[in-house]
Amino acid sequence: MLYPKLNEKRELYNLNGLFRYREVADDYQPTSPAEGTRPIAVPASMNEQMTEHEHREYVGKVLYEKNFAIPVCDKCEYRLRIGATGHRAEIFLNGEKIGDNDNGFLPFDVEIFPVAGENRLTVIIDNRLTFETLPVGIIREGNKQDIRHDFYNYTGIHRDCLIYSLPKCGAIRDITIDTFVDDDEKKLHVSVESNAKTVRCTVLDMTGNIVYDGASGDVSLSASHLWSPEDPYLYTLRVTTETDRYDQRFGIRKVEVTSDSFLLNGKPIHLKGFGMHEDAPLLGKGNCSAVNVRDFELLKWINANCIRTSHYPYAEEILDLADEYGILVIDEVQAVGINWWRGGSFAEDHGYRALPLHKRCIEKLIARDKNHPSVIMWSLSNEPGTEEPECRRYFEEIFATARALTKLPLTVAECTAYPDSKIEDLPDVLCINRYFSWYTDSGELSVIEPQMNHILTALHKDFNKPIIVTEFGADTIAGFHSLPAEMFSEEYQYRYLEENCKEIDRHPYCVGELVWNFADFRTKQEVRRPGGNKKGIFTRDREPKMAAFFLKDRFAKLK
Ligand code: BDP
Repeated sequence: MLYPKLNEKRELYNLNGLFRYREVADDYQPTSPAEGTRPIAVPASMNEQMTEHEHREYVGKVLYEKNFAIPVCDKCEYRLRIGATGHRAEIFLNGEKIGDNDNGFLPFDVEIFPVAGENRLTVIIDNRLTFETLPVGIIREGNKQDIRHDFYNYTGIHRDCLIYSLPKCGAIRDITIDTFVDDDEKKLHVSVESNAKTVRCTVLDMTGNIVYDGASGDVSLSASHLWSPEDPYLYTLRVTTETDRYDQRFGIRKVEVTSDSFLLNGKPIHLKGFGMHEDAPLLGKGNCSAVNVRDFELLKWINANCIRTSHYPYAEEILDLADEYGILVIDEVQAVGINWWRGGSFAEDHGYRALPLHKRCIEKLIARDKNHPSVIMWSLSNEPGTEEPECRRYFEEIFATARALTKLPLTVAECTAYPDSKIEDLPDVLCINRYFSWYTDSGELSVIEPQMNHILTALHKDFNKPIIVTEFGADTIAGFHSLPAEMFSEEYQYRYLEENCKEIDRHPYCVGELVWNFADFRTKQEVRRPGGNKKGIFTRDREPKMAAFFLKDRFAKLK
């Protein structure tokens, strides 16, 4: 799945900016231009733009509409690509349905037949979460959305809305670059999906020198330079056909997992960084380059080397920056809240209803992100309720789906399921989310060492796999201080991290620590969430709290 690009063979039109917006009934059909609309910005969530409660919290279908005109050439195929909508969407051109998007965090890409002159694009987005969607949710009486994940259920066109052209003959439709690193040899295998008569592949190094020129298939480079966080060296593969050209960046790196280490290019690496969210004031989940660049600058400033795309696939622009800045990525699919049966029954509750979509999202995620050297592991779910025996088969199918598509390690972020989890043998790396002295033994920092020691020791003994603590954190109101350290103060967050890290350091098979969360983020309104989740090391507007200086020092020393 290639990201649309502008070059001498391809046109690219950006429809971002203002759309016309309104809430619509379930049976609304866009046969004529919508009336009674108001302006709305794209890419952005509609919720942050609204001032009235009933519109901000609206549950149901909303319409985005925009007219456009483009030069239409008859040798070209035109495609519409929307990076993400929140969530399911139906897309219409000039009143005719041209496709559906079945999920909220992966691109929608379809051929369109624009007419010469004005065209009307209508996107009808449904933000309702059910047992067939991901994340899963339930609609209660009175059209109330009930969710079991801790981030705001934003709605809108969240990523770029683009139209691009491909030549009708000889278009490059997909490129897959597999890299193989042995002791003294570095090879690539390049597959190109195209009906062109000739496909030429040229590999350029970072200074523009040609290091390979020839056919696709097995490729040996005349020189090779590995990609790593310290040296994020990127090559460009230029694919050319009679009628098309596409430049795909890639890096060469090797990922391996043993029973007690995570290896990058043959050397053990300790993953240090954060679980994140796509979330910012005014934008909500709207992709914004300024926010993305600030985030990567902060990740470098704090000496982090890894992020998890908790709890859904992030915009492709973010992964491009990760490749460039040398930040490793645990790439997570949007399977969050798969725990509805806790206290109930898997079969009677959502059971296998999300399984087909869950598999499709894994396939699309891997198809989208397979060429990013920064992606080192796929996370197939966050905190599923895996203590229920019946979900064993569900996760066997999920792991089998992913294994068939990738050589990278696989994981699931687990929360409270151990020792009852039925799936700990399936992942390559055990990822655990733990909140000792926060949600349990609140305010008792002294429990962290023994409790963290217990879980790390027991898990490694039982399963003999490396462990990453993918979440640990404490809500902190920026500017609230207390001595001795009390919950919600900057001192407590600082001390909480110190205690957790002390214990992590004692377990060599604990190969990573991802603090929850990089920045404060918006959630639904609830008693324990004053203005959202405040576990950020940075505030929502990306300024450091006191604990940021502890982590900056620690991450600098950790190799
Ligand atoms: C974890 C969830 C995460 C939450 C976090 C918290 O994975 O999404 O935001 O708890 O409560 O269990 O802060």
